[in-house]
Amino acid sequence: MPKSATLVRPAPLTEEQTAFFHREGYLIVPDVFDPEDLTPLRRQMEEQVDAKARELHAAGALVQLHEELDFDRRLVKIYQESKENGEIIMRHLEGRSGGGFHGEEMFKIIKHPKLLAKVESLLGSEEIIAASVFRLRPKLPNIGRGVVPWHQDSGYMQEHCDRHLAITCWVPLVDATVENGCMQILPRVQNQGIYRHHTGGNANFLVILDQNLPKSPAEAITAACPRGGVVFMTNLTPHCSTPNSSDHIRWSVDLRYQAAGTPNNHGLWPAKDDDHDDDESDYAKNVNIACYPAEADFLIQSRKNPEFEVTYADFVKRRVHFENANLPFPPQRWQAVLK
Ligand SMILES: O=C(O)CCC(=O)C(=O)O
Repeated sequence: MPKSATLVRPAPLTEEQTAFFHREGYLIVPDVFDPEDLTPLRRQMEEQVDAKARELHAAGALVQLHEELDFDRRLVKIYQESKENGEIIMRHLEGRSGGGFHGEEMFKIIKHPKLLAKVESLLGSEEIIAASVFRLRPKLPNIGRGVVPWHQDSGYMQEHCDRHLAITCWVPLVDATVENGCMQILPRVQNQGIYRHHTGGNANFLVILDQNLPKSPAEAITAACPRGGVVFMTNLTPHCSTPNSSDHIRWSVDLRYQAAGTPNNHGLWPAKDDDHDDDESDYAKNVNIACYPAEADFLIQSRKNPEFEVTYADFVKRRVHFENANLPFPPQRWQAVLK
């Protein structure tokens, strides 16, 4: 391979795109990926659905496998026939916290050079932490917990992180449309800090009640986005997502990144582990530093010390280690909605 071929970096964002993001609080780029770049992840998730369905079938819980249906419809049918089976398969994909899926194809998307080039433009930093909170969302038609109320991502994080920029990259694995429940975003209100949230919103999500939503100088926008595209938002950009009234699953993943100098738990290990005794005491001292201490942050890109970038094996090890440590989620900042 000619030497120069190894040095080609994917295109960053343009100055106009970056300025738009910082002004509006969001940016939709329709062609970050080639849609086919997402096929291996879809296939790996499909294998997980299939394996879990077969396990339930073998145990006598699932009557029909519905192998004849494609990946975007099979789980819909299984869920319609038995909510319990559908939930078991969804929880298997989502994991304890919602970020359980750590297949290699997920890691490849988190570390994808096309995505990191754009994130680097928005963060203005070459040293990038993949923030612990990433989520896989199988948004089935007409199920309650697919509808996410208005919130800022910072509402879920520790207060001291409100002032640091984190980028949410919302990556649809199908074309996201109004019909299948894409997001709504409130632009130009991301520079006024955190708005009051309450616990106990739909499906137990946090919610910014209507009376606490800021008056935006612009209307909420409908963030439709084709497969291959990415919706970028700040951690203080209010957004929500609407019902899926289509006949298929609106698969998506949301990934988060921050500059390496901002608070994170990269390199710290939370629980007793013979391999990491020293690090464990570090963790005890530093547990409150991370924006979301219950899950593992990773050094995903470093131009200064590329040898310290997380490998897939480390990613799995940290992910599983944190999941087994079963740490409480960040201390609750918000009061409950009065019913
Ligand atoms: O995927 C959705 O429907 C909602 C996503 C969301 O609220 C988020 O990424 O914070």
